[in-house]
Amino acid sequence: MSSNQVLDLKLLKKFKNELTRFMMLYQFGIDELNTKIDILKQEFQYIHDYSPIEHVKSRIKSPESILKKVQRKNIDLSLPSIKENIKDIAGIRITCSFISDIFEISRMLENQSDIEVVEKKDYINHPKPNGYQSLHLIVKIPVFMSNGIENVYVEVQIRTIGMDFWASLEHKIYYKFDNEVPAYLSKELKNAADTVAMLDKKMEVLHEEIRKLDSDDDDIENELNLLNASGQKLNIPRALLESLSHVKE
Ligand code: 0O2
Repeated sequence: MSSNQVLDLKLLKKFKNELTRFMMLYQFGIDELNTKIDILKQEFQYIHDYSPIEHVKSRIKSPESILKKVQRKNIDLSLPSIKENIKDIAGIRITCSFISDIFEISRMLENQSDIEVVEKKDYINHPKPNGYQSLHLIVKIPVFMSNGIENVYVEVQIRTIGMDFWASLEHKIYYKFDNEVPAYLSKELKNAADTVAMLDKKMEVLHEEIRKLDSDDDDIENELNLLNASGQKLNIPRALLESLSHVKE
């Protein structure tokens, strides 16, 4: 091997290390946000007695997809430029039960002082022409590294189970037809999206009705004696509750 080739390999290894560190930052961004989402999920569960979050999935864009996007968007091929211009390298998808949960979770994330929402796209109140519905946030989150703080962008998509079901099927069809989906299928997909929107609205109304029934005095009386902390059920002495409520008054 010539000395030039050795030098090239050393240089490539240096770039590979830089790229690995760059990609790790996004994984750390996802890890931090996942912890926040998990805390919100548990807190919500105790307050409202149901889980608003059905699933959370995350992914890092592959270097190959990043490169394609760099070329498509005509972005400078350097890590600082990619960091600033491609804001969906880290992605988290939250699937909720009801539409109101989507906005509640979004509001709770927006209110956290170390999260900056830099972009918000509401494809629920304003669906895409093909019927796509989802709430997209691009958030900036600080990652604490050994040599300082790095802010990374994470794309958060929040949608209902129905919207998610639709989007994954539409995505498959889109790929299968290599972006040239036949008109009759696009029309059927749009109809399916309208059905999903209608079902989500009906489920929301039913959910509201059930919530009203749940707030019956008898239920409240029964629930007063138990406290649920991190999956552990603890008894609360009635006297303690009564004293605390007097202190508050
Ligand atoms: P992947 O593999 O899911 O990451 P930009 O991200 O800036 O290039 P745009 O259109 O401004 O483009 O972003 P937008 O509208 O916020 O959409 C970004 C992501 O939302 C997409 O990422 C998809 O995941 C999802 N999405 C948007 N529109 C549709 C749609 O019509 N159908 C489906 N199934 N998903 C959609 P990527 O990068 O395309 O893919």
